[in-house]
Amino acid sequence: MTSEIVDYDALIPNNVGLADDPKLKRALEEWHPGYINWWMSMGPEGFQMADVFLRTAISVEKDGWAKFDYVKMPEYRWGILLAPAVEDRTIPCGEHFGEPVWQQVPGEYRSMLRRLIVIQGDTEPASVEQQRHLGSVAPSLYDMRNLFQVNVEEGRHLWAMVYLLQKYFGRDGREEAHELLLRQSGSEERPRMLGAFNEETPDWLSFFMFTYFTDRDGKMQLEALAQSGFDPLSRTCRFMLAEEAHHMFVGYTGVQRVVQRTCEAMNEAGIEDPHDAEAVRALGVIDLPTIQRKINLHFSLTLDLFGSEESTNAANFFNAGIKGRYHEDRIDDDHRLASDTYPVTKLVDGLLRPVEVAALNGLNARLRDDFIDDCQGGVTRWNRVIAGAGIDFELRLPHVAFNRAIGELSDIEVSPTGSVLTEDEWVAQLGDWLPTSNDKKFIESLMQPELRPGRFASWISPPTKGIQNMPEEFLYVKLP
Ligand code: BYC
Repeated sequence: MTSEIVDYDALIPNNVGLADDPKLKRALEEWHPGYINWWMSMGPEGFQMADVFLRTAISVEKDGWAKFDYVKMPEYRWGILLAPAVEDRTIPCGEHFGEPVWQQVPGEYRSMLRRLIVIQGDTEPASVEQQRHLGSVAPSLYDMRNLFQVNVEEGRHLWAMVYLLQKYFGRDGREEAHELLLRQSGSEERPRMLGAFNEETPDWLSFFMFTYFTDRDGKMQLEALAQSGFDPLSRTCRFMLAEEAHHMFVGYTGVQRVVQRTCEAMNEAGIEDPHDAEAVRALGVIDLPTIQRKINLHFSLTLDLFGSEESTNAANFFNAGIKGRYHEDRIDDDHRLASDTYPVTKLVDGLLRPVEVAALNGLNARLRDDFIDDCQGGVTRWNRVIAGAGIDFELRLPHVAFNRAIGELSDIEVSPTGSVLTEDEWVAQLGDWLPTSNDKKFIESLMQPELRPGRFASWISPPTKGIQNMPEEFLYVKLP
């Protein structure tokens, strides 16, 4: 039985009635030491014994689910939390539209569902692995705390998927849960499943870009899985979304603070040309064109996470009612899409054009387009900071076909503005569009830890507000 009350005294805090399910409890307790082992060896490096001002979920109610206190990360109460059940919920899409949601896995969709849950689960520890070296070069204790908050919550999201695997998928679920701790981001032999989760997150600007763009893919995918007719998955994802919002906040405000500091420093020094990288960098801040190149990289890597634009997998997930569209339950149509079409950008006669495809097959493209709309908001607000400082520069999301490695557009080279290029043209201009080794070296040179309370590295502004309204000099992380 799930409830709104979280059993917080158990080894594994939960609102899924673990105490009454000895088999599941045993399976999760057996998985627990392996998880802690993974966290100690692959989690935040060098800070496991620090006291971190973290929020922990202690309820699933809309308000007041979080408790803030100092916690050592290995002692964080990772728990299994499902959002409250929606009474009389029905399957929101596909062949079973309108039927009551499933509380058990329907046999015919078992392997599809397991695959989706495993892929979702795989991304969570992957991101912790990607970010494990960042603590030692944090630009402030405030930022360090935010990094660790994101990390422990990704850990909890792994728990959420492992709960589903162990409760509903028997022996193969247990095997998959075990495998989730064995794959490793960037490993040659056992890489993480999706491309972007094997890339490095070498510096804090990458971290902010990752949490702005890639965590937003997380949001879109979780929104689509929250529409699942398999109700335990839906409820799990709905609660994960509440935590995900903070991760995107960290990304959005992080990039904004970098942009703001650059603009302030340029104005203080009287530098008007944003393209004069040498002069701007001499101020100890990141020039705007470099920030643009980072946007280009992280945005394009993240677009690949939506899979191929035309996908029979996506059509099957939707038809089965196990993965819906973004805000499926708010869309006004028949939710079956049997005869609808959707425009997908393709190369036709040498030009990129929208081509109508069967809407069911175009669902990855549709979710990706919703993602792009969602991304634009932050970019617009970053540009307000630049315009407000009187600097003539505009950040932009690159074209959807730029730098793609998966899907319809992966075989062509396209500029950030959408011009189709020859291989030679692409190679000649790559350095203007994607971070260069020189950019990386420069950013790396800025990655010096700033561990004094209330102080911030040269290249980033302080936040406008502390976590829980704490004052600027608050000790967010107490180093041992
Ligand atoms: N890299 O029909 P296709 C998050 C595979 S992020 C490598 O094109 P489909 C988070 C695909 O698996 C959200 N392989 O795509 C963020 C398939 O293989 P099989 C994570 C890829 O299946 C930050 C084949 O190519 N959640 O939560 O329609 C921090 C053809 O597939 C990639 C999900 O993604 C790739 N990029 O859609 C922490 C939701 N793309 O089956 C966390 C669950 C495709 O032929 N996953 N392939 O062996 C899904 O819904 C789908 O699996 C995908 C792919 C959208 C990822």
